[in-house]
Amino acid sequence: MEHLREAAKLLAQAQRVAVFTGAGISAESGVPTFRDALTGLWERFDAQSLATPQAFQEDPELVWGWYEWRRHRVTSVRPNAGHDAVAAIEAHAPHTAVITQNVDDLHERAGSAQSVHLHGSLFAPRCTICAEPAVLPALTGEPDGGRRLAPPSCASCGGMIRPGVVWFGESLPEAALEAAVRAAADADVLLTIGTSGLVYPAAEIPRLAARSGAAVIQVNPQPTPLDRIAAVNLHGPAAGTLPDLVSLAWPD
Ligand code: BJW
Ligand code: ZN
Repeated sequence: MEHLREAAKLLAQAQRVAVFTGAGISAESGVPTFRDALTGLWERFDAQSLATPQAFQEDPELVWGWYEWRRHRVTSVRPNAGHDAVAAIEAHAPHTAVITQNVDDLHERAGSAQSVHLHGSLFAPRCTICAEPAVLPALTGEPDGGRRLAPPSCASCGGMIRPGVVWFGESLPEAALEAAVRAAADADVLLTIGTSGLVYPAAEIPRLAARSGAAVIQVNPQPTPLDRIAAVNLHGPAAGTLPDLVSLAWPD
């Protein structure tokens, strides 16, 4: 409780807030985190080896099927109290930037319309040849155990469509990375939520904020390498912790 009060005070006094999120914020909505074991068709693979250009090149049907299954899964769940609390922070602290590593759209659906996606999106596939965006079929019903699926062809050039995410070894979208760096450098408080802090350059964002003088508040049930730089560590799940943080920072 003492830590929560301290974090709430920092947040309420901040002029500029940066919120930096990872897979953990969507876990309580029912979206598995990146480092959770894969299930169904993909149980003998690990996410780190599927999220690569090499995996897509070697077996496009396996990888495209995985992303379509994940898009279906995300479409069938709802934002949780953690996403809602982030939108509430934006409403209370007008200079708030939401920076996410997540490829889901749960921040947007909770009302954080301007969130910066460092690792792309499940909803923005594009052509591997001409980079033209592709339109995907609407998904209906519940996602099943998953299946191999041939990637669609580009309507403009016939090239193979790929997921609009950032794989290992690829560059992050320049504008998103620049916006994240700027928000981190300018922030008085950076709130890092549900990320293992292991994947670079994204993991540099909270570290940059700390170096630039921001107080880093971390929400995560597990220890992470960011514990060291955090002014306050809130060891708990996002959906359980963030609403309390918001009501303490801005009591009605
Ligand atoms: C809860 C919770 C609850 C659970 N509430 N919390 C410098 C040093 C070393 C290596 C590199 C380096 N610079 C670059 C690299 C290489 C590489 C890298 O970082 N590798 C590391 C593994 C070491 N980076 C790259 O390749 C990047 N590109 C790049 O740098 O290009 C130039 C370059 C290339 C090659 C060499 C050098 C330079 C690109 C990285 C792209 C990452 N993309 C992915 C996949 C996206 C698509 C997809 O989803 O399939 O993005 S990887 C994956 O990790 C995904 C995530 O956004 C990202 C971060 O994961 P996140 O969000 O932290 O999730 P988890 O699962 O790790 O953690 C969940 C956390 O939640 C845990 O802490 C739980 O405790 C917590 N939690 N329940 C709150 N209820
Ligand atoms: Zn094309």
